[in-house]
Amino acid sequence: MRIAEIVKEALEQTEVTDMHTHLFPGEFNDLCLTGMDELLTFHYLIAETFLWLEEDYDSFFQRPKSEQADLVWKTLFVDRTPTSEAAVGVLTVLQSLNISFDHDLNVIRSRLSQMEGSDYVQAMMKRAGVSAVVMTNNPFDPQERRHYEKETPFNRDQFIPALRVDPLLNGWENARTIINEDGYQVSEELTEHTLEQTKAFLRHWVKKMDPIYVAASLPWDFPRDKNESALLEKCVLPVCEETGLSLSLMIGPKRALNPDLHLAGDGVGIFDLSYIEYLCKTYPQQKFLITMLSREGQYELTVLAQKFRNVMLFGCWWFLNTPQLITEITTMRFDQLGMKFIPQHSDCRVMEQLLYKWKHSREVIAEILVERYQTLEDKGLVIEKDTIHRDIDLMFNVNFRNFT
Ligand code: REL
Ligand code: ZN
Repeated sequence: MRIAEIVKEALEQTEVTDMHTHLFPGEFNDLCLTGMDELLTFHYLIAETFLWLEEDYDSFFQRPKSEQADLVWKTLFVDRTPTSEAAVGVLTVLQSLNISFDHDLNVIRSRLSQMEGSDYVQAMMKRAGVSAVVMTNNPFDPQERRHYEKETPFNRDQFIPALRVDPLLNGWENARTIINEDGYQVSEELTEHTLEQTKAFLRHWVKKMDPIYVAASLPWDFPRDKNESALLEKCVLPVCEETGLSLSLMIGPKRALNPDLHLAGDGVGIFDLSYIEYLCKTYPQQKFLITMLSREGQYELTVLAQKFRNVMLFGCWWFLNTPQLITEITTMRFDQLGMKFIPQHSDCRVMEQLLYKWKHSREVIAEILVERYQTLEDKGLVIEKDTIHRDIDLMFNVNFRNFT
């Protein structure tokens, strides 16, 4: 077998741990998104549809989801040729499910819904080669909280909780209302008592969720004031330390750049990495999983990760999750870090997206790996099949499991 075939086969056979998604188990009912309408109303496609639509934003969002999906379909797939990564992704999903393209969306809808059954979620994960997904669990979200409060049972080996604390860091006014409602007395001012109570709130949720890590996405201009850094350093980090949890930092979004687009309206800014350097240096015992949204600064971030053992870079996040940028960033990481990084996460919101996000990523990463192994063979190193399997398992499972 040639290297290219072995790599392809190993990538196909290795079930991955998808270490950051927005997926939920079927037991979480409405939160578990599946089907054609959810796929088409993924916020990447909504943003793209609006590039052509003249309809005003509000009237679009007031439409029922199926009508929104009809419009996306007509705009991007019928009246035009779908070329963006997100649009091609929908076609990859259909192809993976052996559903042929049809201009009539209803034909596709019914073919897809015929497949949905009780073990649909498992089937999608199996087909995508994903053994487990890490969720995003927000204790400030009423719908999500309910499942933890009533202890909805689910398979924790397959759906791994992660405690998301963005609302705490980026919106104290709203966060403190919920913390208060949960019975912890916090005031507007971050007094010692308030910080203690906030930590107690976090401990409570760590206990309830049993997360694999704590996560926060830090906007491009974080920290905007002393309160934001105090909440991170005096509440979140101490609780991570006590509980031995790593902190995942997803840095760089410019939230609500165009608020009319709702969830689709976030943009990207350039994060000042000196704050991350400071965190890594000041808290050497704390493990940080880090991904950054801007293309700018990826090189500096990679060098930073080479200097600190407490950092694990992961994924090509959101707008960076395209073949061109995955190639660029992953190649750079191999050059600087060897195999000490987590090449990809999917960020899926809809179950079937696993099929395209992982297929596309595997294809790009295969090319990079084949080139690497070939260079090594040219230098006289014999690359065994087992080595390739070991390396792929390391990057797509072991690096994450060991680090957390
Ligand atoms: O976890 C996040 O903050 C982001 O990944 C999301 O906010 C974003 O909307 C997501 O869909 C990107 O892929
Ligand atoms: Zn995400």
